[in-house]
Amino acid sequence: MYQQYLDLSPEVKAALEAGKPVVALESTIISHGMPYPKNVETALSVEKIIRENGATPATIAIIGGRLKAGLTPEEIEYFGKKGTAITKASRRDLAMLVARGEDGATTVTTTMMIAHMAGIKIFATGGIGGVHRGAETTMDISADLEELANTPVMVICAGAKAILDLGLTLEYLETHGVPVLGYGTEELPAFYSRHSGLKVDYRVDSPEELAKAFYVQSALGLKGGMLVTNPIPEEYAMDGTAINDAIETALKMMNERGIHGKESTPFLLATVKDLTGGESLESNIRLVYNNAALAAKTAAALNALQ
Ligand code: PSU
Ligand code: MN
Repeated sequence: MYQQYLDLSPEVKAALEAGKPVVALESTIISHGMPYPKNVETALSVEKIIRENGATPATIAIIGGRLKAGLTPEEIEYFGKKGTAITKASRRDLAMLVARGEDGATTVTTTMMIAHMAGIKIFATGGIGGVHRGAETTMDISADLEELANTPVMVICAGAKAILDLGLTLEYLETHGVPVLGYGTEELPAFYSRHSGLKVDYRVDSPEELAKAFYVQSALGLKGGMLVTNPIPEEYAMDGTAINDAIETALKMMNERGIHGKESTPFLLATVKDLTGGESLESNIRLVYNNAALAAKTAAALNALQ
């Protein structure tokens, strides 16, 4: 049924039919996560890195009410240029955008959903949404966590930004049975920084081991996804104190301005970037490249098992 709303690009379709590795990528990171034109440059470089590592990239978005897996460079440019004017699409937005024939930038949630519809199992991004600080009063918990609980896609990220309550995010994932794996580490990485002081569930040291874990989870009939946290390369990691000061300031500004709901995450990301003078943007780009390479290798290893 859903196939009538789904468009695979010719390249993605051919790769899937031939049993070749494919890696999904999200579009909210382009429209809402980074400024133009760096966002477009990054999105195109990420696709290139995936190709260099032997897989086919499938950037996911909603265009004119069509669910797209695989964008043209022109479509990526369109999302990058329109930026936050494009609707940030979470699970609750999907049916309305398709029914109305509108555009939507897909978050981790909707990228997982559309990847699963397309038959793509591995997805690379920067950071996931999670339990926000102060969630005990705001109830702001990203739909990304619920999607990880329900949709069988492996999400490879650099952890979550400390704009979130990382401890509560881990608790939520544990309750919902989502394995949190650390790539080459036992410590949960915190996006810009390699350290959070919190532990992942399991340390995993190779793409083959990641692929095996995901394969077994599917074979056991377990319904959810898996979260892989891949620390930012040492040379691009930021000083924890500088970042945390910026985060504290950004959170205060958000509360003073009464920003909430779906605007919270984009506001915090943009403000932290401004406060750290663009250094955080460079780190952000580098960690996405690192995740893309690991995702491509993992997708290849997973295909070898099937
Ligand atoms: N965190 C980042 N960069 C991002 C996002 C989160 O470091 O670009 C985006 C992703 O698309 C993620 C979404 O799925 O924000 C989460 O938004 P919310 O907190 O409103 O669920
Ligand atoms: Mn939210």
